[in-house]
Amino acid sequence: MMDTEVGQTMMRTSAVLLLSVMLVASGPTSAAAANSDAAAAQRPREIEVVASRFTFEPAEIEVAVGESVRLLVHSVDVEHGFAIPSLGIGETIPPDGTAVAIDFVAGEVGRHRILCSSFCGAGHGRMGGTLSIVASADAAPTADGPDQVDDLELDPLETEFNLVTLPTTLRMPQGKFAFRIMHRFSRPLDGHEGDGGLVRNFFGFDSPAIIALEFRYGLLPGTQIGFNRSNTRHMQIFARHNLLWQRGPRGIGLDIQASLEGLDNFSDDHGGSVQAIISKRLDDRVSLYAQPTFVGNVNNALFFHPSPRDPDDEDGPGDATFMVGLGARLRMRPTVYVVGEFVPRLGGFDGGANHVSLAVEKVVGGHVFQLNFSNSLGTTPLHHAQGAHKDNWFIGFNIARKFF
Ligand SMILES: [Cu+2]
Repeated sequence: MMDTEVGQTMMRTSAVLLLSVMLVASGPTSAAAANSDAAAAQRPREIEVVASRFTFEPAEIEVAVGESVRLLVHSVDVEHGFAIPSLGIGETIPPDGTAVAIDFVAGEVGRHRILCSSFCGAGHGRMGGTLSIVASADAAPTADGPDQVDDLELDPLETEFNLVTLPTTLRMPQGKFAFRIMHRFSRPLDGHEGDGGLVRNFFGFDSPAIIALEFRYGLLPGTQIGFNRSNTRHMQIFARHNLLWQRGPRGIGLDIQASLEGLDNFSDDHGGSVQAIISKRLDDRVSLYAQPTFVGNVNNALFFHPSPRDPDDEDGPGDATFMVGLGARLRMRPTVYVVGEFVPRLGGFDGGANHVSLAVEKVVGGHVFQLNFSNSLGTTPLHHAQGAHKDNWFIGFNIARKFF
């Protein structure tokens, strides 16, 4: 009976996903592509851009799909650079006022970041602008436009690819990569009997740790793949694809992620999971997440988690779990966040307690440092499905670094 419920929920989830894919796929791209050849043959539209310390004027440039464009950029003071990295454009603008012509034909609908690429003084870092490519010359970017994204732009509400352990809908720019270290001290905060108490053991920092290293890579626009491996030799490989972009006009993000996990360098006790990751931003401070997740082959003996399987008990708890990861990231100060997550299991195998984590994190450039408290040492869907400790808390930290 439990399995039927899980099956029905999965089918509903699949239907929602399929609908979303269809919505995303039916953007105005084909109409735009049809007239792009004709537009490209016209003589280029010239747009004058003035560079000065520390602005471009205009800072917002809008062109149409397929339009032939000539930007004429000149400086009125010192040497600047004019770069649109996502379009492969980068020119030096000399200080003598000579205009530099930059020719291109506008590609697909999207927004691209303009940067000054030549150091010009104290405000150099904030000297920038945006090039918007819209469906036609007189149309503003439409709410139904396809999900074209400048993945390199920093998003203050979705800073990381994960909350504490749960995934987010942050996109990985194509061809870029990121690392993460997940470090968990294995001594519970209220200690084992007779080991001298919390302070003497410095909140668990003296204890052995479980350390997982994670690598992820942007394979295609919106698609990232990765793996992590811990010093217990537990391995996870995963692929995630972005269907709806949280920074887009709807403010809702949707990803799907599939992952496979195995013990002993992937040679033993495999389990797998499929999840939808739904994100919703509320104003400019809060991002919320809900993640219906189906995990298969849960009830096997993995390290550090309850392993309730009795090999002789054929009628024991099932091998699959349906759970919903719930999470939030709150921006408390410009670079300080509070993160929480809770993963109730709603069907199938549910031994142990449900996973809970709370964390504080600080973002510094491409680094995120996070201090977290959890009722489990688990970091993957399979771990969460297997259950957490009923009354122990563990301290840990995550360090993440983006290489872009
Ligand atoms: Cu400059």
